[in-house]
Amino acid sequence: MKTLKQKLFKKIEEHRPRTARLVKEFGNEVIDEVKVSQVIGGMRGIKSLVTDISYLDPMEGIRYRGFTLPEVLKQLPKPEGAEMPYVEGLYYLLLTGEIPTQNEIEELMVDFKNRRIVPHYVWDVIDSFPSGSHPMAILSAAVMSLERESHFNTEYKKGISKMDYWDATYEDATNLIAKMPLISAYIYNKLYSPENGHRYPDPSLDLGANFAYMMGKEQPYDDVSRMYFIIHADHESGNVSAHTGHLVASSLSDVYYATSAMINGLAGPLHGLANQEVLRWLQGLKAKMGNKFPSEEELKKYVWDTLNSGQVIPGYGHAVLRKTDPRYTVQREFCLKHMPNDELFKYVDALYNVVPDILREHGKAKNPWPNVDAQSGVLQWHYGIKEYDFYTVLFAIGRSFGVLSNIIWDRALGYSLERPKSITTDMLEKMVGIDNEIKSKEELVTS
Ligand code: NMX
Ligand code: MLT
Repeated sequence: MKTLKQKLFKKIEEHRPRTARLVKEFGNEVIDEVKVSQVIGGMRGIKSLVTDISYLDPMEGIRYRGFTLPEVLKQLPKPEGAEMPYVEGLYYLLLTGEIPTQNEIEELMVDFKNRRIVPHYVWDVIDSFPSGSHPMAILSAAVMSLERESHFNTEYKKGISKMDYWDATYEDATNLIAKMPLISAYIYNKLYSPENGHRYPDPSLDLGANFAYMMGKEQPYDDVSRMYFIIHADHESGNVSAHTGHLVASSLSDVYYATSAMINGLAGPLHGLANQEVLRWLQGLKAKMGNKFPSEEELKKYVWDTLNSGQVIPGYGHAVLRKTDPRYTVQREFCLKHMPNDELFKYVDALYNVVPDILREHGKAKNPWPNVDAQSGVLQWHYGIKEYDFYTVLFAIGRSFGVLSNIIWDRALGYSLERPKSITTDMLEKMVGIDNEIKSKEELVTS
């Protein structure tokens, strides 16, 4: 057994009694209450999922296994001369909670390289998509087509023990993670850059550098990729993509079904697709301005016009965060170092100075601050990826590390089939004591 899997197994064995004890001894303890506004309002804030992979504090932002993003970026080992750490090291951290050594990373890199061969039929699936298809739809289908490779399904049919579900799931998850960047680069090259990209990986490169190579991009795009995949990897369990992955996998659907579903959830403009929306919105502003950089008044007008036409400001607001997203800040610092004079970056910075006050004055958004998506497209644009429909695919590669780590642990800890209870509007009215009021109004109307 490889070092990572051995360590993971040890961690799983240590953890299982904690979960079992919570259920057995404290199963009836009340830890939260549910309000009507939460039931109707997307279950916002209800504590009803458990994960140890990451935790999102509203004021501090995300921590992976207890580490803030600056700590993760500082402490994970880096390839020689690189600014950003190995993405492979992040997988190790998410799964085990430990920062890997250089040797452990090297072993994992070899393992990933051995797993990344993509079956030919996946290229055929991608090639057969009609023109005008969104890259997220293609990615979802490409991942889905790999389902026939599922190790978990083969083992399940043989009748493996529940205690070993995690092992077969680990094999599937690691196989899929190793292939996702190749599949994604192929989608990009096929749709937008048939002459510049590479179809086959370079065996000498780590995951981030190989992705840059396959996209046909020079340095520092390798660091951009590493940073991008790392900061998008996880955002605790309740966000749409992570939750969808977990939900689908809870029925023991294999990770190909679950990851394809997670990709579909990420493809909504209120979630991961917001990064392409930000670029579209910024391009709209630029087009309006002609060659001139907007004044503060012009920026404010553009923001208000967007709000007054009933649209959201993409890249701003969050369901949990109540401050500037640290993922925004990490990217901003990279931009300040590598592309301080980039025109779009200046637009993003100028908007940061006006949008929060306007959203506060508008009075709806609970969080007026920028999220990860406000900054991420600008970076891609700068390094030549101007086809903004593709940006959410990059988010999906990153998110697969977190979602798949979670699913492995879900299986290890025997988490149940997810099945919350729904009620009807009549029942809800009765619960809050307005059913009689409504009945008498109805009687008045019919009499
Ligand atoms: N611009 C305008 N209105 C907003 C914004 C915004 N950026 N953010 C929230 N609101 C509105 C929201 O539409 C809602 O209006 P209504 O009462 O008419 O339904 C009201 O403010 C209250 O919403 P919140 O409770 O603050 O936010 P919620 O938790 O429901 O939604 C988002 C969170 C992220 C969906 C929301 O802030 C939004 O739509 N942001 C813009 C899209 C975006 O950037 N999404 C990416 C999020 C990060 N990610 O990668 O997933
Ligand atoms: C995410 O990364 O999943 C988004 O910020 C959305 C969320 O956390 O709800």
